[in-house]
Amino acid sequence: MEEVKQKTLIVNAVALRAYELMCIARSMAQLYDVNRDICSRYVHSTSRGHEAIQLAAGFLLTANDFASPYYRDESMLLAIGFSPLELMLQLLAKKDDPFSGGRTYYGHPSLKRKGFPTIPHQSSATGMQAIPATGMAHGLAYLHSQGLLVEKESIVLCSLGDGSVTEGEVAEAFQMAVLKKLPITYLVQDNDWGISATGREMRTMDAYEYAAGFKGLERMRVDGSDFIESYKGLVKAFDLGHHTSGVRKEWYRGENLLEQEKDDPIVKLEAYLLANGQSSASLKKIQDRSRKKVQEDFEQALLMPDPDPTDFDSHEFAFTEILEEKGTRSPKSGEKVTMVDAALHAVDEILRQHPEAIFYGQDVGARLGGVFREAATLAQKYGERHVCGWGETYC
Ligand SMILES: Cc1ncc(C[n+]2csc(CCOP(=O)(O)OP(=O)(O)O)c2C)c(N)n1
Ligand SMILES: [Mg+2]
Repeated sequence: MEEVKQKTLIVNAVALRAYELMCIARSMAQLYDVNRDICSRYVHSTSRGHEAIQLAAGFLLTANDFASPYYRDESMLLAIGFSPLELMLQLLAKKDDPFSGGRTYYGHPSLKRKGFPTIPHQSSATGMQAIPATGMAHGLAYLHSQGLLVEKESIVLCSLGDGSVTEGEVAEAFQMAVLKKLPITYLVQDNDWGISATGREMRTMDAYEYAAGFKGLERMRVDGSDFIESYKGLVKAFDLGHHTSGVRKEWYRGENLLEQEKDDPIVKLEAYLLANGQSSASLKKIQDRSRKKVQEDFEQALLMPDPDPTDFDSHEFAFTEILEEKGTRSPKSGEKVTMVDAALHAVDEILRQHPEAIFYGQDVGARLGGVFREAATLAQKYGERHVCGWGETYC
């Protein structure tokens, strides 16, 4: 009994935090609209309608995890721990934008910050995050298999819209995730729209039905406008992902969320909180506090400096100490070999000297060793776990 009470308290505390962030996200959307002269200079989308599922996902991501959020995931970023100010610095392309110093498009997060999940840079082409995100999961699985990673609990979250799931890239990613049994969760936020095309115009089936075609992909549907439902569902999904490598999840959210007010995530969460001991006055306080915070952060963001034009190329290339070719191109004792053999010998040397290395790529396989025999004998020598790719062999 005590345990149930304890659990309810935790859920309520999380729900209250979610309510506050929902109010913040809504205030941000309203403020951007009122200030559209300034804000619409930079293309942006808000997370209106998607707040519940995004907040649930953001709360559950840990510093050990990896995430590929897409442009709509503003509420997920709030839940991860970004302030409205930081997100506004990105919207306004300011110098202190935490993702890229004001150099990239809004809603393209990238992050390497202590205590936060790792976020690689995102592409502007929708759905393109699916392959790199799946690659991260592949990397994690490989490092674990080699005993090179101590944190056992990492997962990758790849967030997508329903329109983007119709793209070929996403099919490739799903295929590799099931083939290699990777620790990844695909969160598909289905609002039944692309930009101007409806679900009916884009596809014959939704993402949940589509996912059934990928053998071994574990699917789950949840009403993404209901915070409690979303949170419980994601706890289950993340838990599976953390503890059994080889479980993938497909996420799906309810349809046409904003068509009826009853499906507005804020209205739903409000009803839940009122039924669970909160008063209208306390919720009103949260709303007012959120609105004030967002307004103050916006005023502050407007005053912040723009990026310095003189350092626009500072981060184009990583620094390298190797600026000149060294060594002898034709050593006296050297034997002349074809280019493909030279490459094969180089990879052989790397795999011999670095047991943790992997030779990976399209059509790299054990049986034939590639179309030019560029991987010949390597899988036999070092094992298929170290020499593998897609299209031929399982590792
Ligand atoms: C490859 C590609 N095609 C088209 C676009 C233009 N575009 C940007 S967002 C978008 C809609 C995507 O819809 P969905 O994946 O359902 O995401 P939603 O915004 O509905 O959450 C499109 C077509 C793009 N960015 N990249
Ligand atoms: Mg959509």
